[in-house]
Amino acid sequence: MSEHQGDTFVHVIANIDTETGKGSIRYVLPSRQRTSSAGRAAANPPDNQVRLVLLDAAGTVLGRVQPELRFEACHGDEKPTRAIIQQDVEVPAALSEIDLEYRGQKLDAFRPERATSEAIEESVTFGLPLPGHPDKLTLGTPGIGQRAGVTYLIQAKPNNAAQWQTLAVGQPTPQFVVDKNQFPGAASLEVRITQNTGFQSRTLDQRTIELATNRGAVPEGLGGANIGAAAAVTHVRRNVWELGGDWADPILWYARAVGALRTKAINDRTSWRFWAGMHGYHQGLWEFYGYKSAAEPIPTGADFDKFWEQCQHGSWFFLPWHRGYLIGFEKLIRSTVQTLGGPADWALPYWNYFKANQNGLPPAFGSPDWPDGQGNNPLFIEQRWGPDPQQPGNVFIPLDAVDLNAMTVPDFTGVASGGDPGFGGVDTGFEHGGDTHGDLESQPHDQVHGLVGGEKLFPGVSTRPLPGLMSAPQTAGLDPIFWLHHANIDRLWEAWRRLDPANNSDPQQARWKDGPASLGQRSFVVPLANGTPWEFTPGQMSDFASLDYTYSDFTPGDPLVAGMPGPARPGAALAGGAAMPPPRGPATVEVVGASSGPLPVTGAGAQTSVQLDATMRDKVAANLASGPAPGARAETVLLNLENVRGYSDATVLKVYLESPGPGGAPPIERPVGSIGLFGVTKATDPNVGRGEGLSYVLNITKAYSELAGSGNADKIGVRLKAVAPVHDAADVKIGRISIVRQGG
Ligand SMILES: [Cu+2]
Repeated sequence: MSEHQGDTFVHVIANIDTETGKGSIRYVLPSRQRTSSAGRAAANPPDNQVRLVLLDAAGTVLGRVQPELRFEACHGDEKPTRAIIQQDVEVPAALSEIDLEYRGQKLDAFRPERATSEAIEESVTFGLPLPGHPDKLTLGTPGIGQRAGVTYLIQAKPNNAAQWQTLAVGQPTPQFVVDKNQFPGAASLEVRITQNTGFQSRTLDQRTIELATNRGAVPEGLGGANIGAAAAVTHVRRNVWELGGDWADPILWYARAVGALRTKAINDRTSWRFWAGMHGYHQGLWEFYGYKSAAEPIPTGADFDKFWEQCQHGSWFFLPWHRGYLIGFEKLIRSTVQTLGGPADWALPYWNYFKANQNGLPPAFGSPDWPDGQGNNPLFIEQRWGPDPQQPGNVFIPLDAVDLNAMTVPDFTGVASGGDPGFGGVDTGFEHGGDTHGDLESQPHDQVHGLVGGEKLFPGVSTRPLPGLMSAPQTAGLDPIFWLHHANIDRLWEAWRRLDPANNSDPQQARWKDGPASLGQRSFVVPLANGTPWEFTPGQMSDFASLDYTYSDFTPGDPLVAGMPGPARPGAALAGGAAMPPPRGPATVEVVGASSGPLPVTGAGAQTSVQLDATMRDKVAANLASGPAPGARAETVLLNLENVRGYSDATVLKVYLESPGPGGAPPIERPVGSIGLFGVTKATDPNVGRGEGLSYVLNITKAYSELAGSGNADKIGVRLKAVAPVHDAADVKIGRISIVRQGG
């Protein structure tokens, strides 16, 4: 079943760094029509000096195209240099080569492969339902090796749409799990796998899949110990801003269920407050804010020890523990919704603050009233003060305080010794409050907690500001928006895996997969809707296709909002094309310089400088200039903010590197990210935590190389700018600031 299509366009996907002049062509995909969306040209300078050069077999130039560049801008005042190219080119008849050219220099050439092997068709696995999961189909052609000039696409077209959507692209063939629930309103789905040999595409296989017959065929069980056995129906978690209204049905039913669960006793395993206590508990704050009376009993010893104070932070278990916690919570809400007469397919919405115009708190959460004007809306929380103390209750995420840089980190597990802590965190046992957070936990997870919750002074009650519910781990689970924030973090975990499936993978060690229970420590366990315990392991949580839910969209964020090149379609693996596959191997971590003493942070922020060791500085400069040896790790420069102590979990500090301006001019400043102090109070108090505070690691390679990379700077300035003023009484202090290098 092969056919040749008369394609008239090719879609070229490439990347380029206009500073280093490095770039490569990732994919060339044929198409019959233009596929690029309009409106990206705004970020494009009039002449970027980048060209796609079309050549015939004799090397004669047939034409030159100036492609649109989509820069990976992360901050407004930083000039971005890395760009992704997704350009449609009309194909001249004699086309046989496409070159990527910059300032007249040829950076890369693409020549299509002509010959294709007929044996490929036999290895297509197509539409095999996963055992026990009739809503999911595995697609791909395992066993096909990589060949230059050959790319495979998995595409789908629901019967209610006119265009093919690209689900995955790869060399060799991508493996992809199609979730039938990803196509709302469609009765059937065309799915095809095409082989693209340069300017020609060939359909290897194409089938029609009926969607309606399988949907909801198997009722969901609740009692099974294994989530796989209970998970036959896939529930789709959707964007809360795109449900069709401020009080769309899923939000209204969520509010009703929250209201019902709030009335239950704290020590009832299916109550709202029992679930918040599983994350963390603070008697003083719970009672002061009215979530518990002094006389109310908390769970008895056995239930407390088994279920409460379980949240994993500063650990490689952060993501899988919260995933299991969310699964159990979603089941409880769904079951409650059904009891109240609502739909059986309720799923937890997610809040993606990285989408344009969606960084505000969803309106249903910010109104004290139900949609009919009656008060007592359970989604509204008084102790949710937001990022601006001048406007308490105005809740939004300032986009200059958050980013999606974690999505570009290839290693799930990092190191706690000052190097990159990894996308998912550092290797620990059961860890209810580790001092080094993983990259996704550090950003945006921690910031969003503090920016939403904020803090407030209660004179006469406490000399220190008190955190909003979301600002502290011991109260966060009481706020209904917590669960939508964590659904987004959970979505970003799976989005990260899909961005670059060949490289971005979860840990394979048994002590991660089997969890702390396998080390003789506490199990990860939550109650099901009927109150029976459900134990889960990180390994089960890592098997996303076997879970009972999915997301409507795996795009991390809008490119211009979040500074990330997003995939063209939900589930498409294009964005991973922006970076070269990362080299793996042991990394050396060495200190390049450190500040002399602790740095107090008050009011608008703080400033200090880091003296650079001359030998290390020269080594970094040489490594940055030469680039990595083949297969070696690239030189990475990291800023460590060590042993940050204090009593203000809501504080978010934007971090900048500075170098003196020439001839007394104002300093040159480069933003390098931000830190959120979520959990710092507990980490500071040796009676409840370790007393060592929290430590943060920011990748500053680019800013450092601009300010000190030539090797002639003695020191480099570090400036912290607080999103909201830091109160003196909060006693926020950074133990030491150091700059380290990580490389081969
Ligand atoms: Cu959290």
